[in-house]
This record gives sequence, structure tokens and C-alpha cells, in this order.
Amino acid sequence: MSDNSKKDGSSDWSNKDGHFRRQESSFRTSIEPNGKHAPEIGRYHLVVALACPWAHRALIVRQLKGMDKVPDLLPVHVVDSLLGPEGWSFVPYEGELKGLGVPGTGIKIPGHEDKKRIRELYMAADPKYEQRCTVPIIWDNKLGTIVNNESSEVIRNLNYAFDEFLPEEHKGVTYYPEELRNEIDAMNEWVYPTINNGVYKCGFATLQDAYESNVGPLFESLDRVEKQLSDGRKFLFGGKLTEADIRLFTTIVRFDCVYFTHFKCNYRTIRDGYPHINRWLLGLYWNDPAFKDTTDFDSIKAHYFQSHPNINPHRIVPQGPVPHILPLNK
Ligand SMILES: N[C@@H](CCC(=O)N[C@@H](CS)C(=O)NCC(=O)O)C(=O)O
Repeated sequence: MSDNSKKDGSSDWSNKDGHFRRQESSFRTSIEPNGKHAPEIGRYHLVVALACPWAHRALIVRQLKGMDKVPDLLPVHVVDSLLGPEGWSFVPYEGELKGLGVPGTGIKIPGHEDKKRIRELYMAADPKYEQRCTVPIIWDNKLGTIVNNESSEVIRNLNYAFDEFLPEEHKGVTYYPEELRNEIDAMNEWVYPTINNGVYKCGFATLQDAYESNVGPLFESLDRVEKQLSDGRKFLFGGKLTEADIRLFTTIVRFDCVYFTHFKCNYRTIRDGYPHINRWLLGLYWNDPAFKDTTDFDSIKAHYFQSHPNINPHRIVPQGPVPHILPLNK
């Protein structure tokens, strides 16, 4: 178990120095022709929480690549929005936590319908697993194991993993194109630590210093993104949608609703403080169903505000902002 992990789901994830440190993901293989996990219909499953920005990346790429249109290619299983004492759950929590959360779809993976928690899937994959049991996961139901639980790798793999089964227009489409790889990698280098994970480092800090050392860099990075988008471009690298947009979107779409208040990322909101980021956000959300259909504000808010009692002890879910996201031509 990593030093910032607690099995009770209480989100007291910080180290003694007050800093939150995210654990390294453990399952790091991919779906490859002729590999251990060969592409096949009816074999793989995607397990997600709708609230989770990392899982959200995978849901977006799955839909962008048209996998949602091919029956049994990569069905999605959604957990309850509440992250409770035993981790993510396929069934609503009982007892003290009863009635909270937004129910998921449960689990319908053949042979695993009896499983109540994500933890049981991790245990089936590796009985010695001792880390936190995170989403997203790609589950291989032929080998009974997890292919990968690291979203940055899952989304790269989905670019090509199932191309042979996809409609013509989706074959060969990649969100990590050869010619932009250096720029995408360079951007991920600062966006991940200061924005994607940066909001968590602010929110889960348990000492004033730890919070302060992360909130400044978060807003410096948002300023940098704002500048990058200030020439009116549609996507981060111009006219082409890439994984950099997808990775940033899942954090930004949660920002005004959750991170601004719950994680104390409150120098300014996106809608009022970052006109270019807001324009980019609304463009993705309203113009492409892969972004809108996969964003569930009720689950997002229910999860964050109800799952971290040490941040929000009464678990009250705020009603705003109104609206959760602005209309396209405000
Ligand atoms: N590096 C992982 C991080 C995934 C992650 O931390 N997911 C969180 C939800 S946002 C989780 O499942 N947490 C469960 C827990 O901590 O018990 C990835 O990008 O896939």
C-alpha cells in the first residue's frame, strides 16, 4: 500500500507534509494484435465512475472512436457516484450512507454479476493487490484480469486497439498523431501535475503551506492555457482535436461546479476569468456529443461533495453554479 493510501475511502490521502500524492497505476498492458490481450469482440469491458475525470477521458475516446456503435465491443459499467469506505461500489451503499449518491448502471460483466465493489475485480485480477482500487479499468473477461488502469495509457491504446471492428470513418483516427507527439507530450508534462492533478493537490492538502504551494501553479498554468487559446483557435493545437484537449476538458468541465469551491481553487472561475478557455470548453461540450453525452453534472457533484467528509462533513451538495455550463453563444 502506498504511503498516501487508506483503505477506508475517507480521502485522508495526504502525507505527513500535508501534500497529496497520487499512487502509480499497477496494470500497464495494452490490447494488441497477437499480444496477450488480442483485439476481440465480447471480451473487454470498461469500468468507470461518471464523476471521475480520469475515467471520463476513456469514455470520450470510446465515443469519439465510434466504439459505442459496435455491440459488445467495449461495454461500459458504471459505479455508484459515492466513493465509500470500501471504495467504488456497483451497488448503492447501505447504512449511514444509504440514499446518497447517484446510482450507476451496476456491473453486468458475464460471470461477475455478483460483484459489489471494484475491489473484487482487482482481487480477481491479483489477490495480492494492496493499492487503491481506481477507475478507469479495462477488464479482459477472457483472462479474468485488468489490462490497464492508467487512463493516459488506456486512451492511447483505444486510438488503434479495435480499429479492425470499427466503421470505416473511425479506422486510423488517432488523437495522438505522429506530427504532434512532441508538442502533446510537452503539454502533458505541465498540465498533468499543475492542472489535472493540481486541483487534487489543492483540495486534498491538509496543511496551509501544501495548499498554497499548489494553488499558485494551478492558476499560472490556466493563464498559460488561456494564452495558448487566445488567437481564437478551436483546439489546443489549432484545427485538430488531440488527447491534450481531451485530458484538459475533463478537468475544466468540473472546475466551476466542483474544484472552485470544494477544492478551494478559487482565484477565479473559468466562466468569468478565462474567456478563451471557456470558449474552447463550450465548443467541445456543445458541438461534439462525445463530450456532452459523457459529462454527467449530477454524478460529478454528488460524488465530490458527498465522498469527502473531511472536506465537506455534512455532505451538502451545492445547487450552483446556475447553469452548470453556459450556453454556447453567451
Ligand atoms: N492515474 C490514474 C488515476 C485514477 C484515479 O485516481 N481514479 C480515482 C477516481 S477520480 C479513483 O478511482 N479513486 C478510488 C480510490 O481512491 O479509492 C488514472 O489516470 O487512471
